[in-house]
Amino acid sequence: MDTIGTRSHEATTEMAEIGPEWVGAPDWVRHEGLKRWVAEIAALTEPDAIHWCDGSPEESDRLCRRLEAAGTFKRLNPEKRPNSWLAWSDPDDVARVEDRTFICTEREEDAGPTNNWVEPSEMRSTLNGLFRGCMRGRTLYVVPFSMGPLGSPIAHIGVELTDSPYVVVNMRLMARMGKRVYDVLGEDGFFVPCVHSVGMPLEAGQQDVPWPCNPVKYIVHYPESREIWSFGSGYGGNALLGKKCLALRIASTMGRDEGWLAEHMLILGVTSPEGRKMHIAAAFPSACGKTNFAMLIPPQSMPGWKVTTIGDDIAWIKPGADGRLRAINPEAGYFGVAPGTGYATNPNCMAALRANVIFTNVALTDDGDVWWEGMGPEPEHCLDWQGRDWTPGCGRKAAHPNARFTVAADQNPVIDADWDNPAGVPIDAFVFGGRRSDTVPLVTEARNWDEGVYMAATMGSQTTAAAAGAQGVVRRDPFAMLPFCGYDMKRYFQHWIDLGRRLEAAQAALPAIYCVNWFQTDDEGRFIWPGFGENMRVLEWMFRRIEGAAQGQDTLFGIVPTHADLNWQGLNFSEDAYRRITAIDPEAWRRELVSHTEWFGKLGTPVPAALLAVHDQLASRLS
Ligand code: TSX
Ligand code: MN
Repeated sequence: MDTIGTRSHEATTEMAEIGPEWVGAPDWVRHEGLKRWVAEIAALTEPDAIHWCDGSPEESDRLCRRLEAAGTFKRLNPEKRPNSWLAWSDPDDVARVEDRTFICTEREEDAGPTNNWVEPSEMRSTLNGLFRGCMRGRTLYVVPFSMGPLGSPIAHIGVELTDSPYVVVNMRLMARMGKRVYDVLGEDGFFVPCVHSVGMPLEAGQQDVPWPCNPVKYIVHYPESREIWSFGSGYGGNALLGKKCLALRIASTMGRDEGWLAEHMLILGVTSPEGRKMHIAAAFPSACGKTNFAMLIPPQSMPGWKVTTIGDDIAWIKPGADGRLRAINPEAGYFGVAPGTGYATNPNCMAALRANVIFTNVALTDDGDVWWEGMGPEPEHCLDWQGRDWTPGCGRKAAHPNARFTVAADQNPVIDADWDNPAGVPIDAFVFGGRRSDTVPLVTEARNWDEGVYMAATMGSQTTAAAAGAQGVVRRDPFAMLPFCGYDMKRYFQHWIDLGRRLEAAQAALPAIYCVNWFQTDDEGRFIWPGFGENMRVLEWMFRRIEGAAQGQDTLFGIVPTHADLNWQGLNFSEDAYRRITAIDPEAWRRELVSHTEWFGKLGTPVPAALLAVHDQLASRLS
């Protein structure tokens, strides 16, 4: 292999003395601090070899073939799915592990009551024990990546050290990864150090397994020193450390300290028939169809309207020189949930998945292609995500419910022309959604910034049959950030309030804020609103509101469009049904406000006064 710096285990103690030269960095790496750090981690983890990733297609091809030889990857039929691979993970390593995710700040209150906290020095000693020798028999890969367009003033650099080639080839699709990152980093640029191990050393001659991992898992963040350490898992957000760990948990803390936002939001462009364009950033909890919304296809009865994707999961948003908020997608790919993504619900995404894809935990069809629930017609037979025979009606799912695809963003047929623009795009509106069978109207415009922040702070989804626990209970997920905020949630609310104040003081045009709910049901439990492409009608109303060209009705909760305020061209939707999904039921809202108070109580010390003030206004309107 083309590895530099191969050595035997016995060299371990010597290495720390030899120092950064030992790691054999190629001449395009000129950052001495980075080389020292790699040497330090290699001394701790004792890999057999170090590989400095250049991010080239040849490197990726080589690693994919090696993963195939190791049994991690199956090559899919090149006629059906060119240059694509399928991985089946260990059945105990299929999702993010929130109960093993830690925010290690010096003071417990800085992590807040919704994060797991361990004192940093205690955690460091635990991790030192786990990482000591954990890469024996494996290669340590040095993975440099930029979150955001290279050199963008909004972007940041990370370097992940990992012993998983699966992580390397995924990171290459999910971030701008490789040699050119070192040009931005230079000799002393700042980067977020990320250390990852699957936690399964291969002791002398030990045979590897297709999906190495460890039952002991730790996903650890030190927000104060901007470090990430991940042990024991090779899956998704546990292992691809640029995504949830860096771009949300660490970046949210950087944003708090530096006056910007790292958000769990898609970003889309909306172009009107007149050719005017706006940009919307939207946050939804899981299972609300975020990727579908980011790739929405307007109905044919709305000619001239166009939706384009800047990002499908994360937005970094900074005030520009003119005071307007500008957003980038820090990622370069989509790591999407496969089940539920299909030709009927998201043809743009299916087009993106035609080639060059890594699939994880979907089913393998008899002709060497992939299948999952909701993709399209069922095959008569396939192998499920654990390699077992599957037939329709066998009583099991063919794909794991959290099965994923990894694909480069530029394969999306409706990618926005500005998706890679280092200056980002100006944000005209924020949208916050949730999955609620009643109470929350189809769409509501906040009357001011604080009211919008209140909507986001109290948003949530009703638990469905799929989720554990009682059914129909509202699970609050403020800003869809509960598992992803690297600091205390109340402080995060205050950060949003403060940003609004700052932009107002600068007389900047504040983005409008909307709350949406596509998921109200009738007495038989059927969805009332058709959703999907028809959501374009709601987007059109927002667009016209921002232009100052549309009306709405002032309600308890905010401004809601009347039936006459929406475009109904080409859609048969009764005025009665519309009234039902936009009505404010005072009794339901009395209960809702009580539930908000209970929720705020769970966050410990008082939430920002500005939010309590909004609550009091809503309560007094009710009585
Ligand atoms: O993604 C969804 N969106 C946003 C699309 C732009 N989904 C799927 C959510 C699960 C991931 C939706 N489901 C949406 C929606 O707007 N709405 C619904 C509810 C719904 C489901 C099925 C139908 C209609 C609404 N089917 C028919 O009307 C035939
Ligand atoms: Mn997400």
